[in-house]
Amino acid sequence: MLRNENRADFPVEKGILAGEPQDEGVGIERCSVADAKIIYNSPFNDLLFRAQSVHRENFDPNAVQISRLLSIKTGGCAEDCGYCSQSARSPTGLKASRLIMVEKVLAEASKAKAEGASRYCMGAAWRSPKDRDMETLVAMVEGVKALGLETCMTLGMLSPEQAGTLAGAGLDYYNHNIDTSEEFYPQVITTRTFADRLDTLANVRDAGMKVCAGGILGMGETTDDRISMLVTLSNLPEPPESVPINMLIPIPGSRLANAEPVDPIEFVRTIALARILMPRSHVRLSAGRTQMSDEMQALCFFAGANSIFAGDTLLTADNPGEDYDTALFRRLGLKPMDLGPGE
Ligand code: SAM
Ligand code: DTB
Ligand code: SF4
Repeated sequence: MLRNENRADFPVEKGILAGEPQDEGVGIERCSVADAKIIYNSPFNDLLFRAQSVHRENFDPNAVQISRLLSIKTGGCAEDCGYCSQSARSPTGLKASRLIMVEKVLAEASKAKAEGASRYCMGAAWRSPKDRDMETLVAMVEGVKALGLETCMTLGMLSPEQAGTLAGAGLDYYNHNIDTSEEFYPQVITTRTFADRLDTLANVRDAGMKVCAGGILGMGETTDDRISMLVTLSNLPEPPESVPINMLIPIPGSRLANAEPVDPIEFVRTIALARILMPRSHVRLSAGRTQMSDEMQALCFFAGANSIFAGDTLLTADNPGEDYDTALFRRLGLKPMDLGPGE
């Protein structure tokens, strides 16, 4: 259920909340849940003006980073994530397959590069990688990097040693989502804990990789859960460089197949809060774009989203595809982001 009856009138001037920096623009880098709620509940125009101001202070407002995704190991996963098509515990009808060959990954990555992607993200339906798979994963990272793409992987939980091995191979980013608030988490996943997720994020950071961490809206969580999730992310020892905000793609047969869809205005508010709390992070408008109107996506970009997944498919679910995104970018005057050295 959406709970937003008590919106506060919120002046947009910077520095009005406890602990807000007075001299560093209108973004906030450490924030309490109470302060984040005040920002989230401010009048929509004030919230979006503030988010767009933060965005402009830190990024080219018309540039969007383009990532591509490939499922390198699909289905048959031991975890019970209630939203996922790939859990062996849900009758979603997805056929499981083994880890694919390095050559196949490199062929797909070359195509993605030719179509304008700057980052290539490889995902596996695992609780965590097996040590016997590490050699293949290392070869994938090295091969994709050699094509001149940034590399990202999402393979489940990582030990410090596994994180070190992937970092040593040159993996730029590791994606590991906290998915929702600590309070709501046990209603979504029972086979691992919120603390397990934070441990892996710490292992990734300690190994020297960049962190990609975000979550999903539309699983039946409250507005407070969404705000709490963003405060957790922004208050990590270092905020994630990349923050994917997914809208639940309802998967028939999964436990959350019939969750109530998220209100689009609430979705945009969440993007805006992510931008304000994590001023220098790439906020990715991630899964669920096929169910969003062009106008909703435009509002998300205005609120500070500046990254997307391109291509027809995410891991197993549909994505709008190249032609749709080219047309949308043209209508909105958006351009793919050029990555400078070290970005
Ligand atoms: N198995 C690894 C893990 O869970 O970390 C990596 C792959 S997993 C599919 C990556 C992320 O995709 C999840 O954490 C979740 O946030 C997102 N995701 C999965 N299924 C989704 C769905 N149906 N709708 C929206 N987001 C989804
Ligand atoms: C993320 O936050 N979203 C991507 C990526 N990280 C790995 C995955 C979305 C998956 C959508 C459902 C599917 O394709 O099965
Ligand atoms: Fe497995 Fe990841 Fe899907 Fe959870 S989200 S069931 S860990 S593939």
